[in-house]
Parts: sequence; structure tokens; C-alpha cells
Amino acid sequence: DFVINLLKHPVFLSNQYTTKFIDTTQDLFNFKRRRDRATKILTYIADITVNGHPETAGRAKPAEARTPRPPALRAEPAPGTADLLRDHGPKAVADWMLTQKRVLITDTTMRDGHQSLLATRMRSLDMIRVAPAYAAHLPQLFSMECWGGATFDVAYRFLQECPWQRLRDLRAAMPNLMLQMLLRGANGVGYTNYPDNVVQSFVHQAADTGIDVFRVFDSLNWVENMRVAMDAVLETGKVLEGTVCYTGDMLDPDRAKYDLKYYVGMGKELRDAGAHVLGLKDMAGLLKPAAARILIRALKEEVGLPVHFHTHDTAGIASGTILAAADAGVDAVDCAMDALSGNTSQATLGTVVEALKGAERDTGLDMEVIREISDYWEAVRGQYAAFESGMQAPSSEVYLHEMPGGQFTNLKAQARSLGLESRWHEVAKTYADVNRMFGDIVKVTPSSKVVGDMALMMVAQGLSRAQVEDPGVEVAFPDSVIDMMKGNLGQPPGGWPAAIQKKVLKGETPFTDRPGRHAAPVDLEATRAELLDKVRAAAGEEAETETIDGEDLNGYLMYPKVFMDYRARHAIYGPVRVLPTRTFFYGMEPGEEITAEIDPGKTLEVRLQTVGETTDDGEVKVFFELNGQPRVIRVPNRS
Ligand code: BTN
Ligand code: 3PY
Ligand code: ZN
Repeated sequence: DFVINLLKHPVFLSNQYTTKFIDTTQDLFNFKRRRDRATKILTYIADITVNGHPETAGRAKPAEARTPRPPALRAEPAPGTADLLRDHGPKAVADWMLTQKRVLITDTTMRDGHQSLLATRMRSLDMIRVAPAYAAHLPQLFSMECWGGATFDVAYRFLQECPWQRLRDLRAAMPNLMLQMLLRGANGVGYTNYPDNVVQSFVHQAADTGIDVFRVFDSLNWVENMRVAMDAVLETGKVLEGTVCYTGDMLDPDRAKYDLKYYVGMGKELRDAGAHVLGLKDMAGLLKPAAARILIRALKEEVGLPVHFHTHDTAGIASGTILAAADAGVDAVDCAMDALSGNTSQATLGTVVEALKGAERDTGLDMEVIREISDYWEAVRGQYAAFESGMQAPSSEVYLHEMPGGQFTNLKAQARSLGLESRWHEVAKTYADVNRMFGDIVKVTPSSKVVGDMALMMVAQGLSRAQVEDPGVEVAFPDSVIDMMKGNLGQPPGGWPAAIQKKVLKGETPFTDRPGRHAAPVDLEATRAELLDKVRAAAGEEAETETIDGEDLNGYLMYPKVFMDYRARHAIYGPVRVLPTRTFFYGMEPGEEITAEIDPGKTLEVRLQTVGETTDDGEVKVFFELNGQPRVIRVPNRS
């Protein structure tokens, strides 16, 4: 019946549907199909209850968690920056930034905040529930950074949810605020260069689904490698934030490679390439207040674009640097809501707002609302105890290793999985050695991952920098290092150091031009057809209902295997994004009851009665009540 409903549906017939058509079109669902999705979700709960979630095994459990409750809404969303962009375009946004006096604030909680503190594991539901409070009560925000960076693949890979749907839901919930993403230039939201037309297609899809501000950077600060992505953003009519990554120490004569002249020069290149806003991305939190004063003043005067400053609080000084930047005339700065700020995350939003209050550059944000929203985030954070990094305090060690805040927790987890966590300070020191060995480069995704891979390998194998550089010592370099030395991430200023490059490449000739020039364009329509065939072949009797929209296609182009694995699990477990976070990671206790909104206004009430014994064939029966009706689900006992 469901298939007949679908095939006869006017939207389906007119080809106007997306994969979400099925999840969002109520009138398709006869009783059988409705039970189907609920059964899938019960299967997931049963599986996690019996076997645990692989991602939380052996990790800290949340303390008796307070249920996150979003603040009550007391106002309709007032017009904000998204309205300005919609009505007057990106240039008007930039002009407005320059003429108004406040320090504008971007809230990064939904992207860099949890990427840097919780290994990017925050689920969409926890964001979407608080989004209306931002729209209603913080309409003065410059933007919400809520997408891109590592959040894209982590959503598919670990959270079993569609990153595009997250964006669409946030867009709908915050119509007045500009939504911002982090785009790694030619590396998209991945770890390697993509063909030009894949990057272009991705940017257009992101703009269509809801992104207003594209912060575009390159992991080696190579403007040449950013142009394809930047030109694509310009075509969309959204805000292009062309971004300079900050590294080293501008005032240290030993790090002369990255001096004031270098940054101002790059800022001018980005302006000439069409950027509306100049991003200054201090991904590790290395920019010190005195240097910030000089750098921001110079960028403002010599480049002329509004400057948007991003930093991390790893050393504990981010808000101090932000105040110095405010004095020097910075236009916008990034902060995270208090409960997800500090350490490797951004500066504390409420603190920055308080510090500027009453003075010339008052942010105009409402402190009571900030406290309420932060209180919500505090309860949310409690549910993610399994993903906390264990960093107890800020640390000046960051000036030694220079790891990006968004990499820190991930690299620590990688070190843990190799049994190296207790040798973390050695990893940090080696990371610094690798940076010097590679010629002192910008370290940000993906170049930071290459440096991290090399450092872990050296610590694991007990190799020193001198040994690695010694032509007489055989070294098996990680694939990512070989790839980078071949030129596949582009060129750092001054090129790669010849000796180490030669040793890594064993005589192979590296590229020195743009990697995108070597990558043939992908036939997008052929890929879509191929993908649909694959998805249908895997879907069995539900094959007819499978479709591939532009969002799916772009997800697949970035991450083919990750996307296919996500779809395969989706076929089994259904839309598990609707489950409460605790249930998603820990399953349920006998006697526990939860509700999940499977469609707007339609909830599943789930009660777990008991978990049966494991049968001879290795299966466990899990007894539920679903909306008052008994249901039994069998799952394999894999524990
Ligand atoms: C992963 O870590 O592989 C992705 C997270 C989703 C895994 C699901 S959870 C239920 C089922 N049991 C498993 O061991 N994997 C899947
Ligand atoms: C990312 O690319 O994910 C980053 O956060 C870089 O800072
Ligand atoms: Zn960052």
C-alpha cells in the first residue's frame, strides 16, 4: 500500500521530491509503513540497550543528568542579519559591519564549540531545540556558526544523521540569523583536495539548504587553492569570508616567515579575490593581545574589509585577545556560550559581553538570555561526558605544539587508541618538531592532521626528528605525509623543505601547481544515477522508495563510503535522530519511558518493559510498549 501511495503521490509524480519526502510527507503513511519506522527505531534502542553504543564503551557515563530545557520564548524573532542579507545582499552586510559601532558576535557553540570540547559529537536535536531561543532573544548576533568543519562527516559517521537535514532544520528555526559554515577551500569539508566541480556543487548546495556566511580557508594559506571555492560562494550571493589562518608568533623574530607583512599581503589577495569580509582564523589560539592590536589595526587600515576574528581559549587568554582586538577596531568576533566555552573552545560569550558592556563597543546582547541559553547548554553538555577530553585547565603548552583547538580532542583520542595517552606531552613536543621539520607550516585541517599522523607515528616508533631526517635511517612515512609532500594539499609559503621532501617521496617528482588542476571533473548526473542504483540494490523490498537528491549526492561526493554506510544503517535503524541523546548513546533501562517526535506533532511513546535472556541462536528479545501497545524486538547479542 505504501508503495502505491507513493507512486500515486502528486509530488512524487512531478519529480519535485527529495529523500526527505518520505520522512516528511504524512499522507503517504498507511499503518504498515508507520509501524515500519517505529519498528526500526525500536530495533535501534533494543540493539544499543543490549550491546551498548560502540562510541561510548569504556568512557565516562553522564552523571544523573538534568534534562535540557530550552528557555521559554517571550518574543517573535526580530529582523536580524539574515534579513539584511536577503534584502540587500552581501556587500550591504559588509558595509553595515563597517559603519555600525558594536563588536558583533558570532556564536560558535553548534560548530567549533562542541568540535573542540566534545570531539564534534553533539547531535542535531540538542541544537534544534534551543535554536528558536536564539532567533527570538538574540537577534543582534552577527551569525550562528553551526555547520561545516568536522561536523559534516561526524554527523553521518558517528551520529547516524544527515548533516543537511540539520542545516535545514536550523535554517527554519532561525530565519533571522545568518548561518555560518567553515569550508576548507578545495578540501571542502573533507581531508583532501576534491575536483573543482565537486567543490562548486557542494557550495551551491550548502547555500541552497541554508548557509549565509562561508568562512573559506586553506590549510597552507595558499590563496591560489581557495579561488574555486571563493568564486563559487560569490556566485551564490551569500557572504564570502575569505580567511587568513594565523600561526606562529608575529612578534617573535625567530618566526619571521609569518610576520605582519605576510598577513597583510594575504589579506589584500583575499580582498582582490572578492571577499566581502576578512576572516582572521587563529585556530590554535596563538595570537597574543599585543600582536592582535598591531595585526588587526593593520588589516583594517591596509585591507579595508571588515575583520572577523576567530580564536581559541586553549591558553586561557582568548577573551583578553578579543578585548585587544576590539580596541584595535575588529568588527566581529567568535565566542561560544559559557557552558561550551573555554579551554580548546572559544572565549566565553557572556564574559566578553559583560566586559564590553557600557563602553563604546557594547555588544547589545541580553545577559539574562545568555545565562538562560548557557544553562540549557550546560545540561546538554552533561549528556556527552563520554566525549570530554579530560583537559582540566588552560595550558600555555599550546604555544609549543600549536595544535588547533578543533584537532586537540581528536588527536588525544587517536593517541588513546594507540595506547599513547599517557605520553601526551611527548606527542605535543613531537608535533612541534614535525612542524619545524616540515618547514614551519600553517597547521589546520587537513595539514594539522598530517602533522598529527607523523607525530603519533614517531612517538609510537620511538623516532626522533634527527633520525627521521637522517638519509641513512629507513622511515615508513604515513600515507598522508607522502600525499602532502607530493603537493596534493598545495604549496606552503616558500615551498616544502627539499631534503625531507626528497626522502619522503623517494625520488618521485612533486607537483607545484594547484592540485585541482590534476583532478578530472566528476560527471555529477552519472554519479547520481550510479548512487541511486547502489542504494536501491542495498534497500531490498523498499528499493522503489529510495531517491537521491542534491544533498545526498553532495554527501556522497565528499564521503562515498561514510555516506553509503550511513544509508545502510538508516535502512535498518530509521530516523534515530529523533531519540533523546541519552537513549541514543545508552539505550534504555527497564521501566524507563521516553518520547520521540517522529514527525511534527506526532510522538512515539516508548516504554522498555524488560530485556529477555539470550536464546541459543544468540538473540535477545526486548519487550517494549509503543504508544501503549506491546511490541517485542529481537536483536543479536553481540556483547
Ligand atoms: C559506528 O561507530 O560504527 C557508527 C555509530 C552507529 C553504530 C550503530 S549503533 C547500533 C549498531 N551497533 C553497532 O555496533 N553499530 C551500529
Ligand atoms: C576544521 O577545519 O574543522 C577546523 O575547525 C579548523 O580549525
Ligand atoms: Zn576554531
